[in-house]
This record gives sequence, structure tokens and C-alpha cells, in this order.
Amino acid sequence: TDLVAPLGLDRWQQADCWPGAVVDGIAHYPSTPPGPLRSPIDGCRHGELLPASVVEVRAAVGCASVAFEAWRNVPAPRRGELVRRIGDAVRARKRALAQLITLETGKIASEAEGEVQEWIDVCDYATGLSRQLHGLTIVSERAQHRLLEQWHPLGVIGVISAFNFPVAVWAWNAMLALVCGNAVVWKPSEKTPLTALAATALVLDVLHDFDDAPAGMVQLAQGDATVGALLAADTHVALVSATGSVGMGRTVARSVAARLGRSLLELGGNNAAIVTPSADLELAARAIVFAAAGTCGQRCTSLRRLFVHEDVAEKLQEKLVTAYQHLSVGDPRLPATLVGPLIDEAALNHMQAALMRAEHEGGHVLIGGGQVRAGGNVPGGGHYVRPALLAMPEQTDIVHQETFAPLLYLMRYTRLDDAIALNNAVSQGLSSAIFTTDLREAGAFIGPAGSDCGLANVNVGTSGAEIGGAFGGEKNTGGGRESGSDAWKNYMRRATNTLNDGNALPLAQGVRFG
Ligand code: UN1
Repeated sequence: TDLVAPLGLDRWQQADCWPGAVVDGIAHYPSTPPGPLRSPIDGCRHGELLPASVVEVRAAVGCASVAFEAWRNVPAPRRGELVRRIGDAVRARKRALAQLITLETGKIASEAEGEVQEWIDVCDYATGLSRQLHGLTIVSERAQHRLLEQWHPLGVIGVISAFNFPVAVWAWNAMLALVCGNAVVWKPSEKTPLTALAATALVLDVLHDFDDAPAGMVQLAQGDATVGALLAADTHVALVSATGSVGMGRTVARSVAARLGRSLLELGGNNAAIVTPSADLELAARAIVFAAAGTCGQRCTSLRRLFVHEDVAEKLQEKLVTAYQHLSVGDPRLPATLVGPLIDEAALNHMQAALMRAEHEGGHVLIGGGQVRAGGNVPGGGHYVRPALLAMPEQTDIVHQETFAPLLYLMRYTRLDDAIALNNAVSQGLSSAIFTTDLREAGAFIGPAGSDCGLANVNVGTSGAEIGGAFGGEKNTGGGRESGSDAWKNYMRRATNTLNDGNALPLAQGVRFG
């Protein structure tokens, strides 16, 4: 309740119920039964969520389509100015937004603020991009002809995002989509609707004071997978950008492909790191602990597999066990806490099941894995666990699976080629890392026969990517790239124009006709 006014949520709050849809800046309260909202911190109820109805999702897409028709004609640098102002507004509300993220996701303050910082960073990035949405000029094979390549706004962009990054992933998509001249309809995770509402409220405030912005450019459609399915199937949604599980991605991709729409997928990761004999073990250990235990192991980039050369395995293992012993688990609002709760009971059950299966497959727990009882810095009503480190005899079935929890499987290797092959042996391909001071080993890892992931780091953990690079991965991760580099091209359509400024009409390929 302390956050309602600073985040501009007061005008959306009606009898403690939060709208399932914000269409054209107007909150809708459908008749669908509400679901309770509970914080993972202590299980306390902080409101009710009303999922958007079919009619509202259609209305959101319809209003966005109308807004798009006006917004696409606004010059791109002016569109950049809107996003610049959004960035300023986010800066002003950074702390309050971060607090709401902590309340809904259970991530610690520093990580929640880091997430808001990603939104700010992508605003700056998108503002700069708004003067650089450039194509090519290409020489023609015909006299007095030239080829021109242009990038035009695409249409309505549907964004489906996950609970673990409730604003950053939407912001990567939405801020780029806006400078590219599109309208956006957002289906956030049903676990983080308040953060989505606060982010939308902030953008609507900025839009309200911005002359050339048509109403309805930014829409919110809350709810579960059924709302996502409506967006995926809607022919008026030009691109569906979806972040979440592989299963969700498959369903969305099938539906979008059936209507020959575009999809951009950022799905599961089962990220590995290799530690070679030349590695700086102190640095490696610090990077590994943050990547594996940070955000309670609930990032798509979290480190889940570790391949350590047999010569340094004992030493690194010791360092990791010591570091894990000192990890403070508890209330994410307390400054000393490093690991907050899991998102819900289902996540806890998945973690416990994975631990049991790993032990059944020959692994043994080196440290952690247990539930942390309430008391002291650990509130009752949440699902708190000690991050787990397991020694595995080999890359067994369970290691091939992404368990969204702080579980790190440690395996030993002898030859680097084998470690790289193991890194690549899983179905996912998001992030990876090597810890080495040997230039040749680093080169092998980031070369064409090295890591097959979209992100391959050297002496940097698997998580915590900067927004300036293209973010995403291969294979079952879905192949999409978001955020930096040339990811903006996903949100535009390319037109090739052939121009003739002569009097003759030569045909390409020397064809004669008449
Ligand atoms: C995610 O977990 O879906 O690289 C996104 C990272 C963050 C983004 C993670 N910048 O860990």
C-alpha cells in the first residue's frame, strides 16, 4: 500500500482489485472471478487480479492497431523523444518500482534495482537508435537504377513476459518497438501483475503529456496462458515476442506460425560454465556463486551446470562450499540478504524432485538443498531454500533439464573438447561461460566449434548480460534475439525499393520482352 501513490497506481485501485486490461488508458474490470495475489516473501495477500476477458484482449489489439496507424507516421527521432521521457520517468520512480518487483518476485533490492536499471538503459539505447534505423543503398545492375532498402514500422507487437524479470524483458521489447513505430500489447506473467500495471501506468502518464502520441499505443492484457494464446492467434498481432518455458514457446510458436505471423522466442536456458586449470579460481568462484544462487536461481541465464578440470576441481569445490555456507537466505527486503524466496510452492516441489532424481542418478549433495524454516530473517509463509551444489558422476538425465531453482550440478572433465561437447549436449542454448587465462582455450570456446549458445562469455558468469548486446539463444531457447545490437530489426519490416531515374526500361537479368 505504501507504493500505490508513488507509482501512480491509485487511479487503478478499485476495491483492492487490479484491472485485467488497460485498454486505451482505461482500466477494465471484467466479471471473470478474481485470483488472489500473494507475495512470495511471506504469502501475504496484497490484492486480487481480474484476468482480461476475450473481448478485452480483442479490444486491446484493436485499439493498438488504430494507434499504430498514426504512430508509424511520426518521425522516428520524435518517437525516440517519447522513449527518452519514459526513461526520465523511470529514473524518478526507480526505487518504488524496484520495491514492487521485490514484493512480487522476491528478488533482493539490488537485483530489483538492477532490473529497473535495464529499463532505463534500454530507454537510452532506444532513444539513440531512433536516429539510426538505417537501411542500405545497393548498386543496380541496370543503368540509371538504384536499390534502396528501408525499414518501416511493423504493426502491433504482442509481448508475453515471465515472472522473473517482470519489467526488463517487456521494456527491451516495448521500448524498441515504440521507437520502431509500433504499438504494444503486453501479457505479463499472472504472478507479477502489479509491476506490469505500475510500468503501464508510468508509460501512460508520459503518453498523456506527449502531443504526437496516439492513445492506445501501449496496452495491458493481464491473465494466464489463455490470454497469451489469444494474442498468439490474433492475426492483427504482427509479432509475438514470448519469454518463458520451452513448452509455452512451442505452443505460442505453433499458433503464430499457423497464421504465418512472426514470433521472437526467448525460452529456457540450461547454462553451463567450464573452469580450466589456468582459471583465476577466486574470480571464477565469485562469478559462479552469483550466477547459480543469485535471484534464487530463477533467471533464464542462471548457471545450472559446471564442468571443472580434474586438476582444480577439489580446490574450486572447497571455495564454492565455503561461499555457499555464507550465503544469507531470507527476506529480500533486508539489506544483508543475498538469496530471497522461490516464487511459489510449485517451484519448491520442482527443486525437491530434481534433488531426489539427481541423487537417484548417482549425484550427491555437497551443500544446501534444504528448506529454510521461518525465524530470524526468514519470514513465515514463503518458500526459502538453501542453494544447492551437487557433485554428479556425469551429465545424467536430470542435468539435461532446466529446473528453475538454485541447483548447480558439478562435473569433472579431463579434455577441454569433451567439456565443450558436454556444454553443447543439452537441448537448450542460451548462455555459457569459460573461466581461463589461456588465450587458446578462450578462443576455442568462443569460436565456431565452441559453445553453441547465443551468449558465450570469458571470465564472466552466465547471467547478468548488458542490454547493448543481442540477448537470446539457439536450439530450444528459440533462436530469438532481443535488446541490443540489431535486435531492433525484429520490430520492423524491410522494404526493398528499385528506383529508375532514366528514360529507358531495361529488365533485370537481361530479359527481353517485346
Ligand atoms: C531472463 O532471465 O529472462 O542476463 C532475463 C540476465 C538479465 C536478463 C535475464 N540481464 O541475467
